[in-house]
Amino acid sequence: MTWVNRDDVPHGIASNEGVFKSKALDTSERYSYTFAKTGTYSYYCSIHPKMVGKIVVQ
Ligand SMILES: [Cu+2]
Repeated sequence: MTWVNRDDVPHGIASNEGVFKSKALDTSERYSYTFAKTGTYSYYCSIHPKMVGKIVVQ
């Protein structure tokens, strides 16, 4: 999985369970993580914690 920050302010990717965590990503910066196991992985923005997402690995 690769996330790309397409916003004009920094954002970060942080797993709720601490499985993965990026540094703060500036505009156009990327963060990649390879999921080794199936499951549902919730995450939030480390800079704006109300921004949340979920990855389902099947
Ligand atoms: Cu953010």
